[in-house]
Amino acid sequence: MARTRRRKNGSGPLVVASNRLPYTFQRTAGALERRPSSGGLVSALEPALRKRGGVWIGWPGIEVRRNERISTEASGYEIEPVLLSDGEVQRFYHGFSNRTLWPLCHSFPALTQFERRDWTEYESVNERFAEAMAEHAEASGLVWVHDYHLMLTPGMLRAQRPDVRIGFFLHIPFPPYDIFRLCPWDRELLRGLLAADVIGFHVPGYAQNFLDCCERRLGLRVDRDTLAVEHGDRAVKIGAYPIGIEFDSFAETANASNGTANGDKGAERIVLGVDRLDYTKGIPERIRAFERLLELHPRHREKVVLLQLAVPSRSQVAEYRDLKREIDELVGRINGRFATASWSPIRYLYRSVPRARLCALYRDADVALVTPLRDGMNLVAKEFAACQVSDPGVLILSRMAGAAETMREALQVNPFDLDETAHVIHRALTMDEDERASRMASMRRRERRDDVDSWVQTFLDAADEPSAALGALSKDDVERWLRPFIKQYPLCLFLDYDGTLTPIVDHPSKAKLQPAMRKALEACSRRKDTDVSIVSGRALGDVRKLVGDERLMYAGNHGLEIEGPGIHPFRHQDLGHYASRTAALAQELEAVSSDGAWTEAKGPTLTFHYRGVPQAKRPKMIDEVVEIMSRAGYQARHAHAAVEARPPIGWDKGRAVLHLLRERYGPNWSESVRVIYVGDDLTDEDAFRFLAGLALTFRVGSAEAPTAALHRLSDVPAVQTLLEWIGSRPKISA
Ligand code: ADQ
Repeated sequence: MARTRRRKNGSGPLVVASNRLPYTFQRTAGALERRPSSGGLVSALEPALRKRGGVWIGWPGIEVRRNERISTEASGYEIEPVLLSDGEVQRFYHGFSNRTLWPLCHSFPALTQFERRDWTEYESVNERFAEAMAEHAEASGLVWVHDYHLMLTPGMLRAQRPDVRIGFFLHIPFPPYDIFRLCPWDRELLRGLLAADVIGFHVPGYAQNFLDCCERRLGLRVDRDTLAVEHGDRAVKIGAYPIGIEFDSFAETANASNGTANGDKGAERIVLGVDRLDYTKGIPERIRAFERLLELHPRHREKVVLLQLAVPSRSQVAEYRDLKREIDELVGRINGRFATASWSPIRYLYRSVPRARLCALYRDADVALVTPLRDGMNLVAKEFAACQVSDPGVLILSRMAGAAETMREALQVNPFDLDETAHVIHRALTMDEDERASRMASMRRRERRDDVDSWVQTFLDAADEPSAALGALSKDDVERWLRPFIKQYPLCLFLDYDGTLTPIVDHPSKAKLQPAMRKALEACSRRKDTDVSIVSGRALGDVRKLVGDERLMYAGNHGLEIEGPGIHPFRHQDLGHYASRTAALAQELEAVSSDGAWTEAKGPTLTFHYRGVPQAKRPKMIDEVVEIMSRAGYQARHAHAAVEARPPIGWDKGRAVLHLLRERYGPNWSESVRVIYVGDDLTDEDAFRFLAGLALTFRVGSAEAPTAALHRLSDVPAVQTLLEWIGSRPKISA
């Protein structure tokens, strides 16, 4: 089949989605006024959009009234606003984004709030963004989703537009597994992200944290060398793509700005801090470290000033208001303690500063103190380096910032260690010019090369490359999962049939065991230390005939009937009652069995198959079938292109497995045998839930579906590999 060549995204227009647009709207004197947004994401992405054109989808930052229109003009690209109500902003933005994900991802669990109503709003706003993206995405084109506000949109977009390619970039840290799992909805967030084709982080450490979470929370297979996650029949590419800045533009502006920015350079030496006012940026710690400098190295008194700029940020969140108060008090106290008639140690500006002035401040500062407690990357460090166009200053950089991974020539500090930071500030202030120039030149070379254009290009190239591939499941993979679990114990293996041992086919009668799978199964059933049971929704006689191995145990009709060597045959007591009623139900279902739908009566249960029915006709048909089954007193359960009528007697595959285990090994079965269950169907979820903590469980295929199983197997061949390892594993030594 000829494949249509996808258009390269590397140079074309972009469809970008982020919470904030590059402009924030404010209502002044009744009219909407537009201002450039602040923050690292906008600084990084706006130049790329300007250059390439495209659409930027985002929230305008204000509730827009019915009679108001917001200006969507931008130089070279379009703006598509996603309008949010005040209530949505409260719960989605201030709530789940900034009170849950922001502190969680920055490893501040004590500041993290988990509110179900915030989560629900986060889901629905993400859905709104996904709809806007679905509308604007070109066929087979790329949509680039940004940051923690939109972690569910890749999944929602994929559901609406399976044809588009989705890239996701996280601008903040991805925290370690032990932190991320605190979130009650961590698995939903991971699944939402994994619908993307490529997921980018700033540094390799965050990518590894993400892989840990996928492996340990979703049971997915990951490749730590090539950085990929197996997600059903897809492999998702994970990568570290450190963001850069518009280096040349910063350098040029620094060159062009006349005079000294602070007006009195020469009289005082400047230690500069530039941040959004955020508790992750470590501003109080930095101010205290500066106080420590004045205590430990009094020679800097009356000669050095800490100039701290802070852009107001998220003042609706209580922690940010508290932080502002704390900084005000600290600055007041320290200035009170050290100030003389002609000198105050700390100059603190709580506002945004225009680009030209900011560049002049960077250029003229002697030291930049960039000491976040935790930061995804930190652009200020890079902007400072770009602006060192004359007498080079010294960059002091927190080890907790992503930027520290590449900007190794900076003087690195632990921002929690005030004494260390104070000594390093002293070292920076007394560093000779040769050392300053060498350190700065090497940083500037790298930052010029790895600028924001190069970041955009690298990410888009990665999104353009063929999808990641993990290769088939190997016996080594299986051994890693199974050996520590089985240890020296005998094994009892439970296997579903359709979709697990045989691929799903258009008619159940065609689902035959392939010779290689039969061989793998026999290698297991032949072993004295391994019992094998088939647990199927089919009638017992049917599945027993299909497998045809008398050494096995069989549970048919979702476990309503059980037989096999070494156990008493079991038939659920209500079986007869329901078996006598399915014929009438089948007859009733005839009335809706059009377009190739058909009914399979299986004694006490019945399956309505609609695999051949066109998609458009399915929803109405399924509704009718569910209603007929419920009216007849059955439980309607959804299965693969089928609805099953089950007796409502609280018996399912989970209970059947437990019955079989007790029957075969006695009530203390867990002391003598290890249990593995493999299935692909919704009805197997009953067993996964039931066996939680009691067995090792595997869900086959269908990555999009949530599962209670501990691990996933991508397809039927992976099940075969699992059985081959079990069948050939070393025997228990006597
Ligand atoms: P932020 O948390 O917003 O970004 P950062 O990378 O430091 O943090 O960027 C801040 C931006 O705001 C810089 O461009 C800076 O110049 C500007 N700025 C700060 N104070 C200012 C002031 N007083 N006046 C004018 N401008 C000011 C998030 C992540 C970061 C990541 C970026 C980009 O938290 O870790 O580096 O996204 O991915």
